[in-house]
Amino acid sequence: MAQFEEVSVNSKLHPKPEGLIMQYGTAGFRSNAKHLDHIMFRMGLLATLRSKKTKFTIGVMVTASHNPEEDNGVKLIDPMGEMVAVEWEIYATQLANAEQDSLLHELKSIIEAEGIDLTEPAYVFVGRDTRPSSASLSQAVVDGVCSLGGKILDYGLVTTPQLHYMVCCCNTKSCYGSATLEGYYQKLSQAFLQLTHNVPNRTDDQKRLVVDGANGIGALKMKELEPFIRSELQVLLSNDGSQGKLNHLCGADYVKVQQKAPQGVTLVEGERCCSFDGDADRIVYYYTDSKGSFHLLDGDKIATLISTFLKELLTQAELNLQIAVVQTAYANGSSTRYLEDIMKVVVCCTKTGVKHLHHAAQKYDIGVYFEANGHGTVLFSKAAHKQILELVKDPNINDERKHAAKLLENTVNLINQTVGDAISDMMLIEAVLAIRGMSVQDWDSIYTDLPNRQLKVTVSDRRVIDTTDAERRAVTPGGLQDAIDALVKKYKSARAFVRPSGTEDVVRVYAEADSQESADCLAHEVSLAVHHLAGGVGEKPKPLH
Ligand code: 16G
Ligand code: ZN
Repeated sequence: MAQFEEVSVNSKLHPKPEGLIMQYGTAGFRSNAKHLDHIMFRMGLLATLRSKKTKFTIGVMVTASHNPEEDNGVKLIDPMGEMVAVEWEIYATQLANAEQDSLLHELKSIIEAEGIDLTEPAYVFVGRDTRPSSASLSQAVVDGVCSLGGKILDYGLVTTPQLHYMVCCCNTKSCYGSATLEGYYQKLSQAFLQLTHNVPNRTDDQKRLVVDGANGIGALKMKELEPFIRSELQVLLSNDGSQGKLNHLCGADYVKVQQKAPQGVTLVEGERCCSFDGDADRIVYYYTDSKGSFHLLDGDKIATLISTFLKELLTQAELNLQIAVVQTAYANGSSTRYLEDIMKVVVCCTKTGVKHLHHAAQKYDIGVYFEANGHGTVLFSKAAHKQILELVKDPNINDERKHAAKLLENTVNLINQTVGDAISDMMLIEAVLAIRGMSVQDWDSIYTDLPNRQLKVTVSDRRVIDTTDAERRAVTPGGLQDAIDALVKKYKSARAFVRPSGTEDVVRVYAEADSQESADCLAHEVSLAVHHLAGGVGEKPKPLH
């Protein structure tokens, strides 16, 4: 067929370095940008097949999120804006690793296995972040799509969640919104303004927010959004990309890991600040108190704020909808305890990685999911959304119920339900703080985080560690879990787990306890156990103190 001919010719312009093996990991392919040209071309091919198979538009985002500027990566987006189905992650890996002369064979085997009709049309949306390598890499995706006769809409510079949003809008025939940047800003900002503009007594201080754009795409997009929301929020943008390097000493990952303010942000006592990551799908907040201590409000605090707000609205609206919070093993024990014991909210724990949380959240009327690292959103089931809309229109209800229903309706419109979205999350958090008249300190004091520590251990093969119970217990190697259990027993309010990273060649260790010293000691002792029992490489982990 002529199409295969074209693939064959064009693939030679995007040759695979011989012997290079890569894996479609938790967040797609990621590595140094110079190894990715052939991967991009091939993901263009795969997205085209996925579109022909599903008869929907598929998205391809070129980004490496919080990784250094020299890296890049690519992720596929399924029709409703969710991460690509797991079975197709396997195809992605097969296609990426096929040597040049077996590419067509690999492609044909996917077509056959999926029963794809090549005469079907295909549509692919492409987006990219601000990395210097992203423009040429996204062109390689375009080449792949065109080689198989697919049609492209290249959105150019967009955040990851914006591209997810566009894909969902397109495939719902604009029910979710219009698939343009203008449409995105309009929908979100209108919801934000409706939530905030009637809130009494908001001072200028409360309307002000410092935003660290990580010198990336989030900064660019904040500048575009700003005129839409200016009347209710004054954004002070730093790390806007005009000088600094992407993710370097700034951004959500830096702030979360280092537990300190990013370069370029001078903390003023009590002033709210937030940081986006390099593709604006994560957000964390922070401030400094009167003693100059740094306080981080991570994904767990965000989930608590939002779920508490929603639960109150459901009570006021007298709507009987089940709300659940989905977390991972990294969620601070204090947050889980607060949600379960005080808020009486269902809490469920999944494996790390957005797709697992997203999937679990879909099981509830309202599923709030956040990873501690700041990635998260809220999902409303179709039935829940319908009930909310009906209540808003119901002429027979009192003002309090109507008001609560209206707030719920605007919340649904404000949150990007396709994936965690720093811009959308930021506006929802700002709206909730305004409506509830809370300062950032009030929010922070909902519960106190247990001190915790994360470490990494290098082992010869991290796959020797197999976990269960949402990664909270190690099944292999033998004896490791028993060793962890014995160590945890030595400390108060302690918890620890280990898991192989999905993005780096290391084993991650997490520990929490009633004091920082105990958390540090426990993390170190668990690291030693991993090093000893799971094939540690190099020197033994050293104590932190
Ligand atoms: C990826 C995941 C993120 C997860 C992180 C864990 C997506 C889109 N991103 O960045 O959710 O927290 O990996 O990394 O799923 P790790 O496996 O190296 O700890
Ligand atoms: Zn990201």
